[in-house]
Amino acid sequence: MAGILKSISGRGKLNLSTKKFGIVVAEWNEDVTEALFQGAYDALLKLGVKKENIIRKNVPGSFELPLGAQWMIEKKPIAAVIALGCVIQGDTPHFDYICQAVANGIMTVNLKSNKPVAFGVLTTLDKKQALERAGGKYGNKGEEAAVTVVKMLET
Ligand code: DLZ
Repeated sequence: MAGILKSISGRGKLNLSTKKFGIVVAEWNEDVTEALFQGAYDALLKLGVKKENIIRKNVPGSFELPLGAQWMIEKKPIAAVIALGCVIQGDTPHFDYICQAVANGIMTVNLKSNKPVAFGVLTTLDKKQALERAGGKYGNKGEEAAVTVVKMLET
């Protein structure tokens, strides 16, 4: 077990084999968000979560992630959700509105549902920076988001 996963392995406080996890994935910048999904999914399996207890839901863009997470929590007995997206800066202030709305929206779902919802959303200047954080030289933020929700369940 390497990297961030090591920081959590062997703690043994939680039996993750009975817990259900939701992963909400934004379809914008799909090559990046699929890599984030793979990172999160593989991390959960390595930490002892069962395949059948990982439930995936796609949403069109990052802006829709908070509602997608809320729907998952309302409809299924889920312990925690990992929200994955990638917002890349364009020529207009649209980027800032989306990033702010998603961050606030995900925080609201955390507090209202009283369940961990990880902010696994890359907010980058270009695609290169995003790929570097989706399994490239800066690791995989999907994996980090998975570790974050497990740590939160342990607290
Ligand atoms: C519209 C839009 C733009 C321009 N860029 C992105 C992006 O880089 N990443 C992303 O996840 N979503 C983007 N979207 C879509 C919005 O998140 C949202 O789906 C639409 O504004 C419709 O609500």
